[in-house]
Amino acid sequence: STGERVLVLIKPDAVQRRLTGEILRRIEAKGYELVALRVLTPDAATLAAHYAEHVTKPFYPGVVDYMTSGPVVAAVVAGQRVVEGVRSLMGATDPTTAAPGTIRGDLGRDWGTSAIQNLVHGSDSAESAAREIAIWFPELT
Ligand code: YYY
Ligand code: MG
Repeated sequence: STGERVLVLIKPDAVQRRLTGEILRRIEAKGYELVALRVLTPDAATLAAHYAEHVTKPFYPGVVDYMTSGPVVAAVVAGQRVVEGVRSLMGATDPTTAAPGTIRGDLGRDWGTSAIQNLVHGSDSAESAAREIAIWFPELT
């Protein structure tokens, strides 16, 4: 693979709604390369490492309930400027107002849950990506 890497999580709501293929399709159709893929139900320790910047925030307990509610699909995706590119494909955090054309904007909505169920995670910088890939795919580092 060439270029930088990003950690993508297809969250439990997306897996349960059978949107895994649709989300991976958009990433592949954009031209990025899938370099690792895994299905697993995260445990609390993995999530606390992944969401280290959020563990003390009031919404975090809801995030744990949401993210441990079922399997996620974890992926490493590669390509030039892939961090920016995947963030652009995902759209804004709040799916109600995420732009149409984005994954969150096209496929997500507010379900009235305490945590925002927004279908997908993508690392927000190259540094975050390296840290997150080490958590979800230790064998790659
Ligand atoms: O990077 P991104 O996922 O778009 O948002 P972050 O600000 O990093 O928050 C991570 C995650 O936490 C978000 O995807 C949903 C959840 N969350 C929430 O449930 N409620 C908030 N007020 C903020 C974030
Ligand atoms: Mg984030």
